[in-house]
Amino acid sequence: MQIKAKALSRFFTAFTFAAAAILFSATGAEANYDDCPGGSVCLFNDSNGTGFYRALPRCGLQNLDPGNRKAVSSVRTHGNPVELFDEKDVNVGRVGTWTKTNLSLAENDRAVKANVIC
Ligand SMILES: [Ca+2]
Repeated sequence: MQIKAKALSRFFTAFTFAAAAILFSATGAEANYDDCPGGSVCLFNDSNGTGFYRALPRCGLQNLDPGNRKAVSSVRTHGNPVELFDEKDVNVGRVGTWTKTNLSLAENDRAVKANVIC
């Protein structure tokens, strides 16, 4: 019985650490503009460079990460500007070089593709 209680205690200790790790990583995942790697274009789902984000992996026209589709609300660019396109390939926004910006209401939550101009 003593051994069983000890094992149970270990299990709950491990569980507590795992839960804490999940909470910590959820907090740690809260992005900001400075998380965008140098030279990249980063698309954030919330305003002011927050929320889920992805750095676009290359130059040229590309589909957005599924987590960014129709959700992008702010953008950080370094040396390359980016154009955003909706599902009908209509250009819904452009962000110039060296910029941190919220998208306008007309641009917000619409992009499914992006063209990084290199
Ligand atoms: Ca959004």
